[in-house]
Parts: sequence; C-alpha cells; structure tokens
Amino acid sequence: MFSDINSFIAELERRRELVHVAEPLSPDLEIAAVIDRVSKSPGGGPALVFDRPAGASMPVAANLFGSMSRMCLALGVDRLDDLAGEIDELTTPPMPKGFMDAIRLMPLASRLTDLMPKTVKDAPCQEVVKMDGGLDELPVLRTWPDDGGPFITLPLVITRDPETGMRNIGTYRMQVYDRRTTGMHWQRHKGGAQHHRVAERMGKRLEVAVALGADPVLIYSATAPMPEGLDELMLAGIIGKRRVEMVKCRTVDLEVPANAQIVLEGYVEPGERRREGPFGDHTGLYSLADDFPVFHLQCVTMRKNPIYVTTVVGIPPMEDLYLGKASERIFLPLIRKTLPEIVDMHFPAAGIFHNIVLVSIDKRYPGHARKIMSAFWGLGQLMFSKCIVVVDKDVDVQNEAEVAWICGTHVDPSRDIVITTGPVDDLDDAAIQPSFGGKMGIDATRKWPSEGVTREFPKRLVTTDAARRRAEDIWKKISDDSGKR
Ligand SMILES: Cc1cc2nc3c(=O)[nH]c(=O)nc-3n(C[C@H](O)[C@H](O)[C@H](O)COP(=O)(O)O)c2cc1C
Ligand SMILES: [Mn+2]
Repeated sequence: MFSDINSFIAELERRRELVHVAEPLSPDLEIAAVIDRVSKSPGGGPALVFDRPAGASMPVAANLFGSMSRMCLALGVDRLDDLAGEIDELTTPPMPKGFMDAIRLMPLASRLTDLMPKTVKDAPCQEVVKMDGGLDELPVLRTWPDDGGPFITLPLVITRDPETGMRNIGTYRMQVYDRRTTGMHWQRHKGGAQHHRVAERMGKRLEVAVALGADPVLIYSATAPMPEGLDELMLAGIIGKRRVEMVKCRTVDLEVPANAQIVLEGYVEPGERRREGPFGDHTGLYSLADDFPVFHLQCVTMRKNPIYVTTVVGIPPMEDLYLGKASERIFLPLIRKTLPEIVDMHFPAAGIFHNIVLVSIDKRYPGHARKIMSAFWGLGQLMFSKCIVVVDKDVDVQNEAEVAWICGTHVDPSRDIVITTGPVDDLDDAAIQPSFGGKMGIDATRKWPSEGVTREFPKRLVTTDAARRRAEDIWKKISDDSGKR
C-alpha cells in the first residue's frame, strides 16, 4: 500500500502509466483542457504531472485515479470486487461456537483495532509551517471558462461534530476568493454541512482542516458515501490494511493525515454566506452560482517540495467515474447486509452516479422491485437515485445494452413505472425545486400472476447446454482460422 502520493506517482512512472508535461501551461484553463482531453482517451488515459505550471512554485498532478487499473492499484487490489470480499468478511463477524472457536477468532478482533487511526508527532505535511501562508502559493486551477474563479477540487475537508466530537472527512470543492478565503461547497445532505448546522445552532465557529494530496486510499475514502457518523478513516484503515497516521494541526483542534502534501487550517463562521460558482461540474453543465459558507484560512503547513494534487470534473467520463466505480463495488456488500436479495448494481458513466441506477435482484415476492426502489430512495446517498431500473437476477446490469433490451421487452410503461418525489441531488437543475424533485423507478423484472399480470410471458432464448458447448468448439475453430487469415 502506498504511504503517500509520491510513492504512488513513482509506481505509476515505473508502470509507464504517468506522463510528465514540461510545457509551462497556465493553471487558468490550459491545464484543465489537457486533463479533459486525456480523460476522454480510451480507458481514461495516463496520469499527468505538470512539472512547471506557469507562475507556480510546485507541480500539479491530475488524473491519478483516472483508469480502472490505476483505481485498483490505488486501493491495493487486482479487481475492485476483491475489496468487497474483505469488507464483507470484516463486517460479518462469525459467532464463535465455543471457547476454542472464540480464541481462533481473536485475530479478527485485533484486525479491527488495527484499523483505528493513530496520532504521530512528526509529519511530512508540517515540514513547513506558514502562519501567514496564502492560497496564492498554490497552482489552483480554473477549469472551465465561465467558472467563478479557481477551485480546489480534491480536498479532504475535515471537521468534528461540535456536540458529539465525531469526525467527518468529505471532498467538497473550495472556490478561491482571495489568498485567505474560499467557498465551502458542502451540500446540505453531506457530513460537513451537518457539522456546520450544529455549530450554527450553537452560535459557534466550526474549525476546519483541509488536507490536499493525502495517500491514494485516503483521497478515495473522502469521496466514499460513508453512513453518517462512521469515520472515513475506518474505511481507509480497512482498505489500506494499516492504521492511518494523523498529526495534530497547529492552530485548530483537529488532526490531519500526516502524509498529506499541503494542509489548510481555518474555520467557517456561523451565519456567513457568500456567492459561490458558477462551476463547470461533473454533470457536464455549469452549476449555477449560489450562497455557501465561507472558509477562512489561518495557517498553511506543507512539505518542503509539495505536489498539488487535483482533478477536473466535466462531461463524463472523467476521473471521478473511477472513484465512483470504487464506491459502487465497495458498498455493494454493505448494502446487501440489509438488502440481501440484491445481486448486482451498476451506475453507468453517462448517469453521473445517481441519475441512472441499474439493479438486479433475486425476486422473491410480488412488488419486490418496488421495495428495492423504496429502499434505495431511503438509503444514504442512494436517496439521490433519479431513475432506478430493477431487473431479474439473470440480467447482467454491467451490460447497459442488455438492460436497455430488457427494459424494452419487459416493461409496460402504463403498469411498471413508479413516479415519486423526494430529496434530489443539489446539482440537479432539472428538478422542480432545488434539492427537491421527482424520481422514477422502472420495474423491468418479469411480472408474476400475484402481481396481477396473468397474461402469458414468453421465455428468453437459450439453447441447450450440449448445443452451446458444440458451438463454443466450432467458434474457437472459426476465430482461430480467421486469426490465421
Ligand atoms: C472530485 C469530487 C468533487 C466533489 N465535490 C463535492 C462538492 O463540491 N460538494 C459536495 O457536497 N460533494 C462533493 N463531492 C461528493 C462528496 O465528496 C461525496 O458525496 C462524499 O461521500 C461526501 O462525504 P460525506 O458523506 O462525509 O459528506 C465530490 C466528489 C468528488 C469525487
Ligand atoms: Mn461522512
């Protein structure tokens, strides 16, 4: 596992999955345009390091997670589903059947305590401490021409609930207003916003620490849809199989990942709002300007030679697709804890995570597909699911064309569509109102008589096993022969 972003970058170099750009490109639009162009190449393109951005004192790294193979490497697995297996094991403690069995299970308990973060004294992220440091030292990108300014797009925003002390880490963009102030774009449904809500109710200032360029597992974990109140560092510990090292901040009562490149310490005042945006967003549209809390910077700490790690969002596919794919795979076994009938799920790139959600189920009773829709609309960030398509377990939801075929053949729109309203993603500008709008569920399972559908429904075409095996043999010959030609 990678101890910091430098060792990840070194490994990507070794694997020839990273390209250095030596031209002095501008952080104003030019670097972002290159990142966008590279993201649109087959498979997501290589990782990028811009060695000498114009006017900047440090390099810019981007698209580090922008392919399936790099996302797997970042999380230390060959396939993302390997992680799912481990998480499943850790979250399903077997009940000991007796004393000897209990002793045998001890290593599991120690594995769980091995995941707790630990505090260290010396940290690379504090090699340099600048009490009067400013954001003008960072090559923050302006990514799209109508953007309201430059935006920090891949920060780990760390806060504590002022009442319970529970920590949250989330990735929320920060618009740079001047060298000591930024926007704080935590949307109303997110962990940071909840801590701020509590602080505002108490009339208190909320301390905030922002880590830039932590290790790959931590960067991913900050984007993960962890249930409220569960520490993202636990997840990072499970994935990274090691205790995350944290260091106390210099001016606020918070800890930050010791291995980060740069740390911004500061606070958000109760009641203060400022215009944030517009911002060229991962919807592929400009998110409209709106009022958001304001982050006041009071201290910058960093490594001696930091790298500024960032990402560009835009029309999919871009780097965040792969971060989202990791969450899709990692959270599937956890969702199955309450919804064991779920076989698989898939969020197509064009659906930007939650606009299109494809789920296959082992259908067990009438109305089962509708139960799954209701469950998703009530489950964490899956509440944002705008169109949920539920299919039977014999349909491969990773195959978008197959799901489209099944929808076309198995759905009667007058019978199988569920329309409802509820909370929607803040970024949904088509919704009837900000954050509140419609959702659709499509029941594309085979309907049962017990669901009131007595009309005979035809069977799917499948040949016999014997004929299929024969066909496989012949196909092998045909393809070998055509390979020779
Ligand atoms: C590149 C990137 C940028 C993001 N920007 C924001 C943002 O500006 N505001 C926001 O609320 N969520 C943003 N997110 C999504 C959150 O990070 C995500 O919902 C996360 O689960 C929030 O964690 P939380 O539940 O602890 O709040 C972004 C995600 C990525 C990958
Ligand atoms: Mn959280």
